[in-house]
Amino acid sequence: MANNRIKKWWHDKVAYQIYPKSFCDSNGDGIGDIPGIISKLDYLKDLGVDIIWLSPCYCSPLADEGYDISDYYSIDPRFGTMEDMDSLLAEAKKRGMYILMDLVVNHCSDEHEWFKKACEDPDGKYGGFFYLRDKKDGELPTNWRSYFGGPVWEDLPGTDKQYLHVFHKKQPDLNWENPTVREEVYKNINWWLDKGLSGFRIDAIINIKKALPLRNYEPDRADGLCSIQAMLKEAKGIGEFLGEMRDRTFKKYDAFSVGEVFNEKPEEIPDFIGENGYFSSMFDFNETIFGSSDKGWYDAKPITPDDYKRCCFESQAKIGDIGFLSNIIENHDEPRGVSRYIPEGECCTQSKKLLAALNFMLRGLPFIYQGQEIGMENVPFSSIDEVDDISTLDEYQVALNAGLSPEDALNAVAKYSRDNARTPMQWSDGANAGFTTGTPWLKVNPNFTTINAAAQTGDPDSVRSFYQKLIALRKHPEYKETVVYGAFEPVWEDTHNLMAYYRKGDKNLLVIGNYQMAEQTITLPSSYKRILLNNYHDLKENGAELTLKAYQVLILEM
Ligand code: TEU
Ligand code: CA
Repeated sequence: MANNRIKKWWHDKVAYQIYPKSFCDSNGDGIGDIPGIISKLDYLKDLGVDIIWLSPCYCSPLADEGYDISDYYSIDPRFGTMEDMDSLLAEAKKRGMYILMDLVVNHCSDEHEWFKKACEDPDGKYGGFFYLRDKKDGELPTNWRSYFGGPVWEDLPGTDKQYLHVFHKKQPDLNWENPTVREEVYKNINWWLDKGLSGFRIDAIINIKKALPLRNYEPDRADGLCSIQAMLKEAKGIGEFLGEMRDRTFKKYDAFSVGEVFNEKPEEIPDFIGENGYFSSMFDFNETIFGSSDKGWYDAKPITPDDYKRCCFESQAKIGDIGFLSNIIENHDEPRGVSRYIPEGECCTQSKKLLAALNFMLRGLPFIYQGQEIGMENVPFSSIDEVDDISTLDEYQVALNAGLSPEDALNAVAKYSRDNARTPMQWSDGANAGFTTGTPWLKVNPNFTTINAAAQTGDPDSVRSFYQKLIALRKHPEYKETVVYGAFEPVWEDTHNLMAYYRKGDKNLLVIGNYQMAEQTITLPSSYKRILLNNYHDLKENGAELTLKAYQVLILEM
């Protein structure tokens, strides 16, 4: 079925996301940096990682932790120098690894030159780089609510105008309708690709196309504002921008691009990730958005194992063999997957391995987020003062406004806080989990004494070793073709707390996970040839009947 497609260099790879601020600090200032990343390349190589995506490390006031860029052509001194970046590229290349950076071009920082010049002369060239509107008394140009709370309009300093920001007010939206803006973006992308970068993860890209003329939509909360989604649903024609960007940049370099795409319509999937799609791949967020509420995080509904299965299967069915999704368990915007997708009280080594296998064997490109490979968990918050993330602080306020007590509001937002994924990487059981010799910028999860990379490296039963085996299977010469290109076929779909599917290519693989503490017996439709992976040392069988233990997961060759 799937083997007739044109093969791409990235199809069979495994990707790993680094959040530079929290990965490894080389100079004791409490902030992770590029030399720190270089020092861990061998760790990543040993795990089996090929592609590394770096969250932003460009010059930035860090209002949104680097997703607010003030200079697209330089490295923030807190993260290192351009020489460091060059040596990272060279060191990665030496090891046969590829580096992706984050392309954040829906908006820049209000400290970018362009924005400063727009303030000086709003009617001039750089005014046209942004969405500016004349300020009117008691009335905003539109009633949209920013992703981080409050209206999307802010006074343009020193002028009688206001500017649009769908994210934080320190992240003014760039006007993609302006061809000069697009030229600047392409120039920057090509500059990095010329340097030896292998591609980009593309931030918040769905927001670049606004429905014009800008107008009000039906308010959806007591604040009288409406979600950005109301506008995005009406915005048509993003494909013209994305197709142009592909042709002017990525395509010429055979670069890898993965889009942060939300809410695409099923009929648009081939345009996005089919042959000659706008992007090589896009993330599957079906699981991460499950249970979210228009009211805010406080109203979100937890996800059960059956929901998780349904979300994964839906995405697989939707994509089929049109292209390759990028599958994640978590990223820097999400809580830790093991704390979210494993029911409370059941998070343990076995259940972490089950989640890893079920996700990793889906058709698509597996992305591992730093610390996921050692089973890092959500962090306990004892006070809102411990929170750094602007999104969590906003959602806390939303919860208070909805009438929750401060304690309930904290508990509600803690489950979804982006800080859960941003605590320092747990390298060892030494001071500050071996992340820094100084004071870490964000508190270390106190469980680092038991959950850390040093303890897991070389332990054949650790979560990390299990990830290593999953990666090795994906690369195994005999199984690679099936794991990468094989068709996806669900089985026993209606069985409660069981997630199972076939991957069918030149081999026939069956992945079975008992997604619960209680044992569960299943009957195999045919016999198996061999067990490729098992998170237990044994398997209870009686003819075709298998009795799976708590969170037992198997990959069988049929
Ligand atoms: O996130 C885009 C995005 O859609 C957000 O709504 C995200 O889901 C939300 O912030 C979670 O609270 C990207 C980046 O991944 C994120 O870190 C940035 O804050 C955001 O863009 C703005 O650049
Ligand atoms: Ca540092």
